[in-house]
Amino acid sequence: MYSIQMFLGKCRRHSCPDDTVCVPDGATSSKRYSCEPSDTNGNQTNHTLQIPVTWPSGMYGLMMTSNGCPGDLWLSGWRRFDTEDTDPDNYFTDGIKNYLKGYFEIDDIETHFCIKNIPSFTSCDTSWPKGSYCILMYGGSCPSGFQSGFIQWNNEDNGNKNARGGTLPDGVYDSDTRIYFCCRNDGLTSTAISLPTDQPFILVRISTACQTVYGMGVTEVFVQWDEDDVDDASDPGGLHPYADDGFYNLRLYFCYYYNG
Ligand SMILES: [Ca+2]
Ligand SMILES: [Ca+2]
Ligand SMILES: [Ca+2]
Ligand SMILES: [Ca+2]
Repeated sequence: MYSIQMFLGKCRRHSCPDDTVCVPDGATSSKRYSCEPSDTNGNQTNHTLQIPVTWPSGMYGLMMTSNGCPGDLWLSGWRRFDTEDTDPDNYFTDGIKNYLKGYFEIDDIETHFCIKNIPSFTSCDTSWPKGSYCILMYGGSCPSGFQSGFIQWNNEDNGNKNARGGTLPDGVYDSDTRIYFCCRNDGLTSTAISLPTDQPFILVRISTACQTVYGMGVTEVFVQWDEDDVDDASDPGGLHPYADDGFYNLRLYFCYYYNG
């Protein structure tokens, strides 16, 4: 008499090569098992079993793409940075508005955010995968596997017109801006991770390259904020995104993922 236990036992005794995982083929299969590609967490990645890939569990935020948020359940918010008014020098990837939602001019910048304010959207949600990337902190702590850090912006000192709206990442939003991030650097960017592929989304770069994501193309873009020219008290802290924090300027790099 065959039982699922026997097939699982077959799997247990079978040693699959590295980067694969043993998958029982079911009670009617003569193969009994196969070795399927897996990610660094040992999760099968070719989706033979049709496990839905959902947004990982926990509360956090993502930069909003020009297409909006990657689903209907996300909250949204925005930050208007009043950047340097005198000889303003904000600078962006050409066509930045095709990637990031917001307002990108030479003397002011506005960015938008998507916030996941409930720990789970579905019963299939799993943990964030190992890798090298940052997301936005929300709810006072990071999902498991991440460390916190922040980026500090010194916004215009004279007649500051910073503004905000909606639900924002954890941070300090007064006449200057501090935004907290959740970052990890525990996997190679070249080792692909699984995230939902049905809509574009953005991760923030922490190392020298964008994290690879299964089934998604990626375009790296940057935004340079012209910080106030009088003083430069704006050092980042903790484990934070890669930043070119130059002389009264701050540049961050965003990884825009798209399907196809
Ligand atoms: Ca300004
Ligand atoms: Ca300032
Ligand atoms: Ca100024
Ligand atoms: Ca400046």
